[in-house]
Amino acid sequence: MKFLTVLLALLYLANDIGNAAARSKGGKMPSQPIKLYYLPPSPPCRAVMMTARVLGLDLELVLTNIMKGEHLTPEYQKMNPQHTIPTMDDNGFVLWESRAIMAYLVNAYGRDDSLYPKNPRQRAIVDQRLQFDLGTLYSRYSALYAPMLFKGEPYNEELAAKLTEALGWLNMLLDGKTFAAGDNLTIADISMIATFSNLEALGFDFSAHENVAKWFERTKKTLEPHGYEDIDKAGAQQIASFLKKD
Ligand SMILES: N[C@@H](CCC(=O)N[C@@H](CS)C(=O)NCC(=O)O)C(=O)O
Repeated sequence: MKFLTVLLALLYLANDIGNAAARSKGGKMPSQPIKLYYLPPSPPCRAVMMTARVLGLDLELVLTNIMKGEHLTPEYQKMNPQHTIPTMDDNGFVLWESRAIMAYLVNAYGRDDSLYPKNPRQRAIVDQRLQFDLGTLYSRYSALYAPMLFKGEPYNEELAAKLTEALGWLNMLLDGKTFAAGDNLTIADISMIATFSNLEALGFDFSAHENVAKWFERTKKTLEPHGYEDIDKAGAQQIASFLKKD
């Protein structure tokens, strides 16, 4: 009986070691925690934080209050002369621009390439969406809302029309697609959802763009286990509260 108990214990231990090996297989981990200079409401910071959650990476979050000028210190500008958040420091490797950080994290630490495919054509589609987000969608969102949020300026119909035009293009891109670049979630979805969470919190109605509205709900659900509520939605609500104060 005693022999059987010892044998079962040994078998259990061997199985557990096997599981541990399977867990670490392919899942590269940084040698020390990756630092992320951030502020909770910042949309690009939220996108990077959700990407890290999807990858199962723990970040060492360094609160950098740009409202108090904490990004304008000589130390910060030595690290990132452009003094933007998010800025990442992975054991001395410093990078800024959220989309570049997200791509780096997947390339360096992803178990597989599903969030940022290695296949040239698939990657090109993700890159196109990311650049559309950076250069058109988020840029038009900012053109409309940054003056309202930070300068108390009124709603500008012309800028709103430009944003609506970009939403129309995205609606077409999403036709017949589950996610922004095809059948599965990629960093393009994670980057864009931060913009849409802001639009929702700010009360910008995009329900007429049916594909966009459906994609938004689907992407929210997909990111729910990876911080959608506590990172993205909470941050967007904080942004919207700036508007209500003015
Ligand atoms: N395209 C950049 C935008 C970064 C950015 O402008 N971040 C804002 C906060 S949301 C910032 O750092 N503002 C302060 C500054 O530019 O000095 C990215 O995606 O990382």
